Amino acid sequence: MRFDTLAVHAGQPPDPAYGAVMTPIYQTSTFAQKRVGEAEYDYARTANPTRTALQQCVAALEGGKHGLAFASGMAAIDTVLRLLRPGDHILASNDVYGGTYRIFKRVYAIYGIHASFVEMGDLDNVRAALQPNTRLVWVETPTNPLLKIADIAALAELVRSHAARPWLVVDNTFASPYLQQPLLLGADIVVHSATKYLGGHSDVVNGVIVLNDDALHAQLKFLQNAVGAVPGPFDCFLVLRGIKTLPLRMERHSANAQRIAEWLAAHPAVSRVFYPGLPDHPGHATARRQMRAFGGMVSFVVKGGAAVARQVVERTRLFTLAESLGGVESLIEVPAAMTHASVADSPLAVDPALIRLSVGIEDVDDLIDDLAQALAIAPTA
Ligand code: P1T
Repeated sequence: MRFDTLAVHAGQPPDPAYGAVMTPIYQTSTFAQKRVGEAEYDYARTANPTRTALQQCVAALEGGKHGLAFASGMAAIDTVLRLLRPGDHILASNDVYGGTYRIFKRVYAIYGIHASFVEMGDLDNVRAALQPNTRLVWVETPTNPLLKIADIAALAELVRSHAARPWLVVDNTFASPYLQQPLLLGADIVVHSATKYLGGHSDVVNGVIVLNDDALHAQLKFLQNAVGAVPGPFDCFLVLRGIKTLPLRMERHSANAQRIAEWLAAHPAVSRVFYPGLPDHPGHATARRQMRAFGGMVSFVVKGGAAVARQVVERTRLFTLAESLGGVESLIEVPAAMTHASVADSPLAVDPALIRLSVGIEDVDDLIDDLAQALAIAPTA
């Protein structure tokens, strides 16, 4: 089946009990066993039918074999990191979500698992930065918040030919599987903050891992149950419901963001715009090859610095000043002070004059009007 059909149906046949068309919310912690140990489901941390539906659905959308759902994107990321041992090395994109940087540096470093950061758009750089003990190559593309692009197929080839044979992990949160399917390009593991585009309505926190390898899946499934950062059935239901419209939403997010990026690029108060759909973006050609469209995230730098950026984000009326992204409603934020506060004073520190937009599915002319009035106070030189 094709993507748009999978988004509506994958993992969700009518419920076997009563034929419910929408997957029921199995709000139960435990399941009756016919005889000792004889039951399809036994305990809801281990498995729950609503969660199974979500896991199968996202796996199908990513063109992968196995899906595992978690209580948040960070819980999904944490579970992948638990595959590592003291002494292992992570090579990560030099622009990542602040929480990803924080879990590397402030949670796993204590256990002797160290991360270094590299420009993933430059393959020679990546090759030179790989170490004999590199277990994970951790890639965001597009990255959060600078929308840098990495060539997934080229990175997959690189890790496969390297003696250490690290796993290539792609955080596909910004693209969503509608725009980009990293496993089909050779990645080993995909992670998502399903809080974002998969859920799509800013009403749930959730995370997903997708992969093909059976043995690795068994390890991650063991960790999912052993550690227990699982999502509740209602949260899984909300993500499933959101996913049904993922293709429609991503088309609109992308079209709106393209218009806004072009408008910002011509605005006299804006010094730089980061959007892979702009022809002068350094990753534009790669993005065009590996993505169906360029997504709903746009970042830009205002002339006048941090104080002006803060004023602008507090002046919008339609764009809500908030962290997170990927919902139907437009959001605006200053990463340096908000989502990326944890990279302050590090080599990954973000320009305090950078503003990040999560462009929603509203009428784009209303969004542009709102940005225009907010930017009216910004200096043009
Ligand atoms: O928030 P959570 O569902 O735990 O997901 C963490 C996460 C993982 N990966 C990426 C690329 C992310 O952007 C996030 C969360 N990001 C935000 C909350 C944000 O506003 O950028």
